[in-house]
Amino acid sequence: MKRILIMGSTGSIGTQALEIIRNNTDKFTAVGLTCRSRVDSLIEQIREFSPEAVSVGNSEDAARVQAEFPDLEVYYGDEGLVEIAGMECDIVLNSLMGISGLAPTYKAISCGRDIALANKETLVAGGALVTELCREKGVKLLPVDSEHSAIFQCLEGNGGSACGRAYREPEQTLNINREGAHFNLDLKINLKGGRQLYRPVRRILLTASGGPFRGRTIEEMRNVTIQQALNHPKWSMGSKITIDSATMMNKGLEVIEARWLFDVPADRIDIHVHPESIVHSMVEFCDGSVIAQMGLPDMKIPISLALNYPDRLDLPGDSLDFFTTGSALTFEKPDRKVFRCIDLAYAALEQGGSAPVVMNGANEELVAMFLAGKIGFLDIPETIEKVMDRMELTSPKTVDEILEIDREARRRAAVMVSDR
Ligand code: MN3
Repeated sequence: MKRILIMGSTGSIGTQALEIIRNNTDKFTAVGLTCRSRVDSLIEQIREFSPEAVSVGNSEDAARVQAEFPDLEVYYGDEGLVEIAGMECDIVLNSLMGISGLAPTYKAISCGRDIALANKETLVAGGALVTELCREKGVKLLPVDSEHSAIFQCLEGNGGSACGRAYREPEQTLNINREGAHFNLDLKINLKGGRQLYRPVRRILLTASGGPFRGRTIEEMRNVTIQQALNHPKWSMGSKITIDSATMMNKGLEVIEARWLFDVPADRIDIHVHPESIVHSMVEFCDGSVIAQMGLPDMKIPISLALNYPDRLDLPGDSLDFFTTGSALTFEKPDRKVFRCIDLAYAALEQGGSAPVVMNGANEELVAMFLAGKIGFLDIPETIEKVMDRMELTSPKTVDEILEIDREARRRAAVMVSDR
């Protein structure tokens, strides 16, 4: 029985994870749940799943939940998320929204919990810190993002490890027979340049649906409405990630996410726009062989794989029919001039240090302002670029330093759009 803490249990990923748990009560139990504002949904979930602990957005909601469930451990606020992240469990599903996922993930990893990661901002802002701690604690970081789950599946048995890393450390084991005795010598070979390691992977082909504005010109996007931007052609998701898909910042964030999950340099990650969303990503190996992971667009596949790793789960649903769907699988290059966010993300990755933190913080602030009707759609990429240009590049070493840079980037983005 796997004990699962679901952070963000009332969101799109969280509710689908609970559906999987509901249908597999012999395998999983939800021991912790968290929400930010949908307390009514959370209360229903508590009634059904009887968790040991929950965390909510604020103290009033916490009091309300505690009154109804006197034996339940109830936390609240940002501190509550970090506290509940340390609870006794086997795996933490992080489906929180934005940078709020970073500190709880860091806490869960430091407690040795495996992570099913649906919160890409954690790796965008804290990739170096988080992956280093995973290695130190021997924690598995299992991707829930559909593309990264696809890459992970392509890599399994092909040089990838449980952590999904595509590149191996330069290790060689030599068996030396000396005077009848066997000695195992682990030789660590540090090659010139430090990173010339064994590389089974030539390229990662990261697929993208292209979002609702694929094929448009910049001018055609200037006056798009919130409703148009929220109308994603293939995936039903939360509003922040749906706007990120419309600007294609989502794909930029995913390039950075892939860089950290699989330890692959950015110049080996190629975005392929694939509007049918059947191929969820591919890996090209050093011998030219390409392995793709395919399936109907259904987030329950990556969620269940992460929760039930290393085994697959029996999921009811339609099979992919290649006689109808397979005849129209198309791929095109993304229009980087129109979707500026892609280049901004590659630039942030190249600059390193605080650059991805700044980009991510400015983006979160601007997406929230767009959703509130305060700015136009193209203000998002245009302002992110300005904030990135004007903020000094630093090298944050702790979660607190990252969160401080995030706050400053948000503040500058908000000031910049109100000063126009
Ligand atoms: Mn994705």
